[in-house]
Amino acid sequence: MTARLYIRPIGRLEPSTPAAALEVAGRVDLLFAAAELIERSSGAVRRRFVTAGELLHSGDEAVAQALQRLQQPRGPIADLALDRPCVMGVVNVTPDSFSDGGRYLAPEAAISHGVQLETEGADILDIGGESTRPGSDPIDREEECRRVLPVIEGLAKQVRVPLSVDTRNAEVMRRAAQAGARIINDVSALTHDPRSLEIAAATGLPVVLMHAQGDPRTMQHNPTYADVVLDVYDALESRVEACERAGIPRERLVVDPGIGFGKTLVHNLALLASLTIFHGLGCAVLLGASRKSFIGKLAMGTSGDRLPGSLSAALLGAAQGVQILRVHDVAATRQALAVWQGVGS
Ligand code: 9MG
Repeated sequence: MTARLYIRPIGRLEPSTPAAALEVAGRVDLLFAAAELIERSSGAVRRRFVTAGELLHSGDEAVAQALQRLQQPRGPIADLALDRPCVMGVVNVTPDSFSDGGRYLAPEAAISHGVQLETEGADILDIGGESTRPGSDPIDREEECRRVLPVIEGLAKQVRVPLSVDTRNAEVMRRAAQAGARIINDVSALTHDPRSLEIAAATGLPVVLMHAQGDPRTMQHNPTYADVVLDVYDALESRVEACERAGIPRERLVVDPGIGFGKTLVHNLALLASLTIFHGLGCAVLLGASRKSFIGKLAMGTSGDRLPGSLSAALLGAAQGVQILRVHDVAATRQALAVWQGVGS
């Protein structure tokens, strides 16, 4: 069996540092001084640290190919340039989502929430009608359509930013695309519904492929990995390849490690610390950490709505080149990013 190769950029440099630097995803503001070079073969993992210069001039064909994917610029998604972190605002149209369940179940309330998030600076609005929090049961497709379609139709008329539909169901994807959705966000990476690959390809829309181990009802029972970062990477790569075979090109895909979906606290932290590795898949990267339970577990004894922890996670993502941050608190995230970007530029 041939060894699999992974490159995890580390040691972020300031822009225009006069040293050999690893540029990630075509971003001149995203330079790294070194990388962890990881090889995995039949369960054995070999890790070594190399400087950017050593990596760029290694003379190894496999390394050169991996670097090509890591470094090439990402094209726009739904006309959105990915040369800075974009903010995807969450519009839940569910009675039971973990953080704002029931508040926006009426279409008018969800639409005005979406309009408000655009005013606060959202670049994308993500509309979902099925709760995917741990322990939740799937809902009927017609009910899901009843929840999300009027909201997508209403928002498509009222906002300029692209809408994404958060669904695992092919029929919902198809009808949402007709109603005006311009991105598909599937927490099952197009595996839940046997028709998803075909329908998503037929819509021609970009797709967010999120990693989950198991389904929402049971995923937190005993999540297990040999190496969480490499296993999630491999699983996403195999979904990217399945999409390519089905006619969805890599340029139209966004990958997401799926924080909290079939992961323990230790798994979530390992992923958050290693986000740069996912640029090696040659796609834009999305991070959804907003208000998730790992924040409450880390900050036990603190009170509040997990906003400070969510902002901290968003900045961790931005510093690792994540192109899309999925958040509930758009205005606060925008402010945090403005400070971060102000210092970095
Ligand atoms: C719908 N949804 C809830 N959490 C999510 C996450 O982390 N990523 C994506 N893509 N979607 C999510």
